[in-house]
Amino acid sequence: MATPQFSIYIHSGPNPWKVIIILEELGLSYRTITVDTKSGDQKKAPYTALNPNGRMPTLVDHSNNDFVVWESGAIILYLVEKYDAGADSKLAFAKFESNATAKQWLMFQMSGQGPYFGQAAWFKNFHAETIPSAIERYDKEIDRVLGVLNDVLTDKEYLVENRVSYADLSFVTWLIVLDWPTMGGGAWKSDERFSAVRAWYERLSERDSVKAMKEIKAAGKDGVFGVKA
Ligand SMILES: N[C@@H](CCC(=O)N[C@@H](CS)C(=O)NCC(=O)O)C(=O)O
Repeated sequence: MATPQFSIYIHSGPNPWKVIIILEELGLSYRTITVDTKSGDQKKAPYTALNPNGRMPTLVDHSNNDFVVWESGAIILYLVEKYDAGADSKLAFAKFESNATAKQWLMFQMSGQGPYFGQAAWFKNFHAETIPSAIERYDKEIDRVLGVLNDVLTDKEYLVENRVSYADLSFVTWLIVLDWPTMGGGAWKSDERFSAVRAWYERLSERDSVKAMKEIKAAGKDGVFGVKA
């Protein structure tokens, strides 16, 4: 079998799976490598030589001298700027300003959606004590982030130039986290305040890339994907 172009170090949390969606969209070949967090392998060598932050995902590009990049947003930008550039870009844009707006939304995902949804998940599922004020704070932030998206999506189908981009796709895996019973069991989808977000999420969920990501995650084992026969 041909060697995949990338290795991606993953974990069951939502951030690595954002990158899998982008790899699938671009038809790139990759090997998944699950890092054993129960043994704490993400916090020690050899993994920390790749990613000193000790978290996942980390991408290694074997076709570019094993270039390493970590932080899911930076990985997404690396992939689209290096392998999806130019006038016929699938997930980015020819126009400079459109790319600036796409980056703005990716930064909002990385600094707004990811951390706030993540802290809500932490305080509801993993924190040693129950701290209602912390839970309330992050629940309100989830509603606020959904509200920002809803306002913008009320009169259009996608965030930038009204066609799908990496900016839209970067939000999907953290929206899936809201399906967890402790995270509301998907109740946001029947909340009228967020109806435009729901329609957008359903549109994105219909994409082959998102379906493939869910299948690979559900299979629960590492593999090589996207290698052409
Ligand atoms: N901002 C980082 C966050 C990475 C992150 O928190 N990853 C989680 C999985 S979703 C992780 O590695 N958790 C294990 C740990 O923190 O030890 C990114 O988007 O890549």
